[in-house]
Amino acid sequence: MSRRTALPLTAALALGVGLAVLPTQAQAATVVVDTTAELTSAISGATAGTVIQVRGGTYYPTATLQSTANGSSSNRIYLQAYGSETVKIDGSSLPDGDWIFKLTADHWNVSNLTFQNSPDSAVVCQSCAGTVWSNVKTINGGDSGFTLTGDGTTNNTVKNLDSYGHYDSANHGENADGIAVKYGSGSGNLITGARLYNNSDDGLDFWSFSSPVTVEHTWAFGNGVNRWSDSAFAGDGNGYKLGGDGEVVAHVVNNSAAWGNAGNGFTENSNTGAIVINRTTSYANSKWGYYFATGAGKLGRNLAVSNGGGSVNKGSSVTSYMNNWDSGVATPAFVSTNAATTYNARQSDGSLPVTTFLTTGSTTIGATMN
Ligand SMILES: [Ca+2]
Ligand SMILES: [Ca+2]
Repeated sequence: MSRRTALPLTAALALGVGLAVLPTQAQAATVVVDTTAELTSAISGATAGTVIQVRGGTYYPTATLQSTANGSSSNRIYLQAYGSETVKIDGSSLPDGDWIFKLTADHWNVSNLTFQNSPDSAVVCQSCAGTVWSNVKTINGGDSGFTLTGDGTTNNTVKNLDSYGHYDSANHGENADGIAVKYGSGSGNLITGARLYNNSDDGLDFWSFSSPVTVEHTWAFGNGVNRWSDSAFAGDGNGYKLGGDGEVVAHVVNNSAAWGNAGNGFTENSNTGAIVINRTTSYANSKWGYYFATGAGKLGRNLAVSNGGGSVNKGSSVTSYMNNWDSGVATPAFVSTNAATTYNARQSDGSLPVTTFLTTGSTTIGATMN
């Protein structure tokens, strides 16, 4: 009888619980793990209704943690830290090219876990539906931190993700994004409250994803800066790369900010769809604040300041209204241009840290930075 059973057999018998009602699944509903072997087994053995609680500590899996087991909307599968304990799942012992965690499954909730030092991507959710990721960190991996990919990627929520320090050395930083929603399709996906920073390639990348994704309350900063002394560095460094590979798709970005990226703050990246960019701020990026040269973007109430290439590069099909580059629209002053507080710990509910950086007090233009 494994320690993962809800009640030890002796206890169950002592309580008068009959054998006939003991769980017949491979493991009980709630599983508390405190070794890498237990964690690996709990994930691979999860079924609808399983709750995996991971005790505080650092875990070093030697093979990708993975599952293809679906929960359901009423009987979800949970993978989470135990209480308020700090859990790090570290990829340092994985073979080259392996990911830390791969889910090909529906209706999982994953929360309060850090995935760090992956040799390749840290977390990949492939053709997932109805998953919820809360207060997850992906840090210092060898490719993108968090990835949604594949057809049938529907109704997933990524809330309060921190993803930073990713760098793919073999490709000189060309591929490692903070969050990638790439090579797939499916509606209803939401990214909210993310901090995506200091990655070698882009903060956020929607390359070759053919359905609209919504982004809100997200910060992308410091991406594409060569922090690795790579003499052939090839990171692109866009804050928000909102397309590519010929897909025409109307992604939506609300109340988000990009600053200090080596490329553009926000770019259509050749997506000619009606991308909506509303009440965002783009500050001190090396190229354009907003690059929408070929498509039909709808840019409203955005604030661009001190971007190297200029505020906006917009083609004739772009709708532009009430942005600070539009005629008659004033540029409100920033309360602060010191970004130090944006690195602070998140608030107790997991939301972005309180900052005055890039705030203006305006109720009509720019991101509110929260
Ligand atoms: Ca790239
Ligand atoms: Ca990229």
